[in-house]
Amino acid sequence: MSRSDVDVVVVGAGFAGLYLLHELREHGFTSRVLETGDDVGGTWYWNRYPGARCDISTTDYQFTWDPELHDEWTWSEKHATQPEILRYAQHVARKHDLYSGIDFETRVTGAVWNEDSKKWTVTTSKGEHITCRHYVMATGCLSMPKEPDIPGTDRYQGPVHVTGRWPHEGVDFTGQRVAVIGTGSSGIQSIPLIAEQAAELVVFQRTPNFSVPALNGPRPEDRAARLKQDRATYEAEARLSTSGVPVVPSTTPALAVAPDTAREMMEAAWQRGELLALGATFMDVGISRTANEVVSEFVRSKIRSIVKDPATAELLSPRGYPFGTKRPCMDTNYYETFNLPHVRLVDLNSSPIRSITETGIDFGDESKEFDSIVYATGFDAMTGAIVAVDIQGRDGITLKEKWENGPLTYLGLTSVGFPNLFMITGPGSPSVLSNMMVSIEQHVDWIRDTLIAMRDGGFETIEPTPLAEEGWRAHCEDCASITLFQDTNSWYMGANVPGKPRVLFPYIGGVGRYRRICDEVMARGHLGFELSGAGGTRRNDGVVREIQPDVESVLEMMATLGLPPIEAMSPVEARAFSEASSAVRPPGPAVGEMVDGTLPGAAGPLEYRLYRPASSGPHPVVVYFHGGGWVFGSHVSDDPLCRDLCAQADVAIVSVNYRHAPEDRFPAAALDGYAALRWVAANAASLGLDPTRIAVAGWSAGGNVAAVAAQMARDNGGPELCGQLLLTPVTDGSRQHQSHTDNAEGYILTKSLMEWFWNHYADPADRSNPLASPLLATDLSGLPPAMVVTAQYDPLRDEGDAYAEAMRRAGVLVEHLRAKGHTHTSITMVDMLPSGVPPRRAMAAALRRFFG
Ligand code: N01
Repeated sequence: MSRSDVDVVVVGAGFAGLYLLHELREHGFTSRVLETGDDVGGTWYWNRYPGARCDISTTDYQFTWDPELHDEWTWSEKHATQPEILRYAQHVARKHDLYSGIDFETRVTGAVWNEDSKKWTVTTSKGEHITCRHYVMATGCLSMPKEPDIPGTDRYQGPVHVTGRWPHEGVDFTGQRVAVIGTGSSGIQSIPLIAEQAAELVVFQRTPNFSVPALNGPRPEDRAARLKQDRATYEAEARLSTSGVPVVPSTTPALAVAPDTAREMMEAAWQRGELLALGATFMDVGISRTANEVVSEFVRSKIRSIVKDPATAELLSPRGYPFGTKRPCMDTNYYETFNLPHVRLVDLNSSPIRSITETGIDFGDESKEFDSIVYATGFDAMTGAIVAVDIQGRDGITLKEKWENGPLTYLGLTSVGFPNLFMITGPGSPSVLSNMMVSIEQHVDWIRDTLIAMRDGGFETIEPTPLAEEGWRAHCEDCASITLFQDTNSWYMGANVPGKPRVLFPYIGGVGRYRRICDEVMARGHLGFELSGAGGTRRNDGVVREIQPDVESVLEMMATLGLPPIEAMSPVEARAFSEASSAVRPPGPAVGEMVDGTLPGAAGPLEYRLYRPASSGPHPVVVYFHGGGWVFGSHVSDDPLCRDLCAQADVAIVSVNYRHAPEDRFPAAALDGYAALRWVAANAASLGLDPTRIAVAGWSAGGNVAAVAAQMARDNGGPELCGQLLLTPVTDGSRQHQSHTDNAEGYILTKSLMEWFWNHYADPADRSNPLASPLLATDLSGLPPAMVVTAQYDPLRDEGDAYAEAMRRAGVLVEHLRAKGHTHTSITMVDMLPSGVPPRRAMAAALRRFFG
């Protein structure tokens, strides 16, 4: 083999580079692995500071691809030390003869794509030019120490140590006055050990971190036993878990348990000494500020119980950002260290560093001399090591230029304009939010399988399409936006490096979901990629995930319940089922008052519920019609949604229980809707409401009733309406629209359930009546302003879209919100699905606009 022309160049000989090298060899690809250091190990080669350990348990932080390793390697502790992990990497490299495939002390300085040869040319610090078909960055996420951004760093004459570049021979701090700057994982692990040697230690803290005790010792028995008993199942669970460690997800909201019980649960998690245990105590720690505060305050109480000086304890207590949104740390005696007489904590917020000096540090109103300074100030994470190499893709654009406003990738693995470039655990993949071993193996497997598929298919190049990349960016953002991460200044958000774009760099949708997505891309013939070779080009354009991640989770959860289809039930059974489901949902926000009453319908009294805002009235009023396919539901069945609209829009809602089918078929619901509207208009003043400002609203079949009521009001002399809010409405009984096929199954409201509803409600001959199908009205002009909300994964999507369009064409002022990634029901799931908040906020804003 020519060493200067290979199939694949891999940068980095950490765990990713090692496994990839093994797989490439196994499958007959020639390769070169280029590594800056003089040994394997990557992050565990560089990070040799005192106390450096992995804070994922050794049951989980190890390779799974070589089953023999499990028997021939015994970890000595629960959390392995850096030297032990490095020895493990060396052992694997020796065992599989990987050293022979690695060029050490060889830094890659540049890589240029050549469009003619369809190859990369990689240049090294040794002046070599290597051509390769594929180029893989296995450079790690936390490998590029951040440039010091503290004034005067170059003035100091004494020894300076950076945690991420620690001397191999170690450092002896005995008898020294030592400064440590930074209290992230590296600082928190090293500070207790530096304190054991130093005569005086000053810790400079800018932001206190949440840290949980490692309680190191033997491997956790329960995990070790499960692993031993059934390794395959254990590893499969890890691969499909949220973080790459098999933790059973909590189903308990933090506020659903009494404070004492919550504390007991958190105490048990604390005592596990596992990084992920505390955050996993409750299901909503990552998405709800109030839930998160329960855990945050628990940690603060622990700090207060450990640190004797209350002022120091308070300074060490994180406030102002949620637990977990900065990487939590694991420590051994970190907080205890601040009880030692020779250890001092300096809060940089009240005493900022003015300058590092020749002999020490000027901070606040002090000047202090130090014998050594330790920088534990972190990394240019996720992208630093990738863009440090001058990578020029097609048209001479560098990755650094392309990523100026934030990294753009497809799956965190590839990027448009950079054919045949792969990143292992790149930005846009779970990476640092996961057990890296699981994520590394998954990426290597995916890249290997892709290279094999390309070879088998006669393809030379692979590149994602702009549509796929943009779709992935949007999906990553959808996932991020339902969490609490985006408001915190963390390195996850690029906030630790001045000038870095502010985005959530890792993918936060979870390891399991991510794996399924990558598998799906592969199974669908590399969806979102263009592959080309001598035999031609295959462009398989598309977006792999548009559904909102929380909506998808609900669908997955429901699929596991094995519920019978509603259309297999009788109407009575369906009503009981619907009521039982409603009984277990969150109630929705508080409103000023809820009053139940009856009003005269078209053929007898109808129940209603009036929701009144807490503010003083008289309020405008929305006559609301519930969902339930005209068959089930009631004036209280959409309670959370009605409360939400009432509270957010500051309007009164009168929710009406119109008559239901099949007992009362078409046009009973329509006639009741209009009768209720007239009654509310006539009685608004006596209800303390504003009779001059009335609108209608409804969801699903209720959206149908609302739309029909608006048409009847137009045609029958009033009342005059300020607006109509139609949420995923039924507008056309023909059910011929494409979305009935596209979304026929799998999104709760199915095509066959819709058929069941129509069969109960209206005879086929009646379905073209505009009172059943408002879309079929010959004239839609003169209707009040409308907001129509349709959902992407709803069988009713296209008929809702069509109604919005038809009204607009008829001159009606229409606001049309196409809710991306939502289903027929998801927007109504108040306090359950964070992704429903923006559309509901838009609906409330529309109501406010209706009423001026
Ligand atoms: O870096 P960090 P790290 N002036 O960025 C402070 C992984 N890891 O090396 O928070 C003053 O977390 C900075 O303050 P602030 C793990 O994923 C894993 O400790 O930006 N202070 C912060 O306190 C971890 O999260 C393991 O306000 C400055 C600290 O320096 C990641 O690596 C072990 C400053 C940096 O903390 C990075 O951890 C170690 C300035 N100019 C690391 N600039 C294990 O698995 C920064 N700081 C065990």
